Amino acid sequence: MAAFTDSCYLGFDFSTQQLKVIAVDENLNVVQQSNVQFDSELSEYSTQGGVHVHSDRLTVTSPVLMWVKALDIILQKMKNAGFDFSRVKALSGSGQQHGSVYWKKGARQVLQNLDAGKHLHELLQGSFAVLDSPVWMDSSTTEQCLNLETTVGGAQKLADITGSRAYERFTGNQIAKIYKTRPEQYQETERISLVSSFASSLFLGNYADVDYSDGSGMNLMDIFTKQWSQQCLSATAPQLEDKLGTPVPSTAVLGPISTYFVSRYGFPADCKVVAFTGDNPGSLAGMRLQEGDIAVSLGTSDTVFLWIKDPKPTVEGHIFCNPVDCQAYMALICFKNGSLTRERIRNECAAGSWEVFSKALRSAPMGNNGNIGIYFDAMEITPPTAGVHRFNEQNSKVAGFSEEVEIRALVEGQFLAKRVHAEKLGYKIIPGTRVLATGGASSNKDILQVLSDVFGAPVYTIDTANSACLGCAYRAMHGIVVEKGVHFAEVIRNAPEPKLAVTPTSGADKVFEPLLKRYAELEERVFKESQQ
Ligand code: ADP
Ligand code: XUL
Repeated sequence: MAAFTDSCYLGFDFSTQQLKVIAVDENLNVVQQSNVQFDSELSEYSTQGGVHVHSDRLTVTSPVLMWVKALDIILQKMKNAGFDFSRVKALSGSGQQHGSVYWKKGARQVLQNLDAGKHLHELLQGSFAVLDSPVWMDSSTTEQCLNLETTVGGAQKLADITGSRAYERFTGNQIAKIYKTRPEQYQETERISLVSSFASSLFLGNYADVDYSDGSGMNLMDIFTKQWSQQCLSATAPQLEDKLGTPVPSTAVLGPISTYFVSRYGFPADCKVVAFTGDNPGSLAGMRLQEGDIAVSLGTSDTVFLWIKDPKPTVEGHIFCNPVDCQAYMALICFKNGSLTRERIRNECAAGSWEVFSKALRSAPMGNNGNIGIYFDAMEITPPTAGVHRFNEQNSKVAGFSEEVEIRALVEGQFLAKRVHAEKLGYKIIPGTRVLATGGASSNKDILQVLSDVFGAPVYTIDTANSACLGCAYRAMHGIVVEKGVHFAEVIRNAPEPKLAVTPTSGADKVFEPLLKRYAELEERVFKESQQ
């Protein structure tokens, strides 16, 4: 048997553009990292940014077998790098939230009898009733959203039950669309998983249950009783409960790893699979978020989240069950136009270089001389409207900005939006408030400086931009001791603390206070105009 200190824990993240993994040892040091980029390493699936945008521009899916194949590849990469799988005591992971996977009748049997001589993607070739999984970027289910809200008695009523009003990307509405548009595939479906519980099913060699935290992103679960809401289920599709399993605590140990991984990669037979969760809940765990802090994740989507004790759901933002403490909750706001929009402006205004982009941020003045931009390339979630809108200091619409002004307008606009909407959910600067930044763009100090200036608080980062992976490796470790009543915070007590990256520039509050007000008004105006 491996010595105690040799043990390690794996955290996976099935995110939009890539599959990532991190291994931490017993002392919480990161000992291995790897990733598989979908577009470049699995080019046979022809995705862009990990997804297929359909001709209606609203439907967005990813090939489920691409995710399966990515797992084959990442484990092989780790093996080639000499990673000793026999050290892994437990693993967990996360997935992009809301996406859904439709297992075909008979798939459970296939999962239970995987031949270790073959790749997973060969074995599971015929196991899905729907090959193109709807993902969080999909906004094609407005009809289903209206139906759900009407059936339960309105948007606020639905939020009171499920933590959110109806959102197009939320899984229940996606399931309702599959039921309506592809009834045969729905009938053929034995089990519906989230991306997270689909991934844990692979490791478990059986259907894994949905965890409370990611289950909160479905518009189907009562976040207070932590059970499916019968009202929501019956408004969504028939025989749905049979296809969903039972929600479990996010800290639950689902069982030992499938013998497939023991034989093929050398995992110990008693390696535990801890419930997988959503990527944002996973990040909350990885960032060691405390009350009073605010986390800002700058990935494919940008998200803002807070730890809360006493949730009061409204029709803006979401309340999810907390992934590390079953008594607590988290509030989350998601912005669809995150990294992909920053990349577009980088390509158009900075010759495709982050360095040039950063230089422009440094040279344009804080507050951008009153110029404000709203860049919703794709239909935004918060607020639900699309289009690019530029305003000068008199709030008059202008057709274009210079390259430098455009770059600053984009980044300031994105952070002004985050602060305006976070304040509606209760964000207040109190002494000691920290902004914790993560995601790909958190490696860019000049972007973080704008974040700090707009939020009026110091910004901290953790060593890796992959806080979801790291958080899930920590959650795997917690899974070993959770039954003894040990709290998550105790398990990660010795983990590296987030590091101070930047502090607000002097005078930033005076510049941004009026801009916050103006941004809120302009965004409201853009939204109202789009409704006419
Ligand atoms: P995901 O949501 O897929 O997990 P990540 O958190 O890994 O995404 O973030 C990926 C994004 O990070 C890329 O799309 C890229 O735009 C962005 N990124 C990477 N490096 C930088 C940088 N130096 N400055 C700004 N953005 C960056
Ligand atoms: C959150 C959301 C996205 C996805 C993909 O509600 O839709 O952040 O989790 O990262």
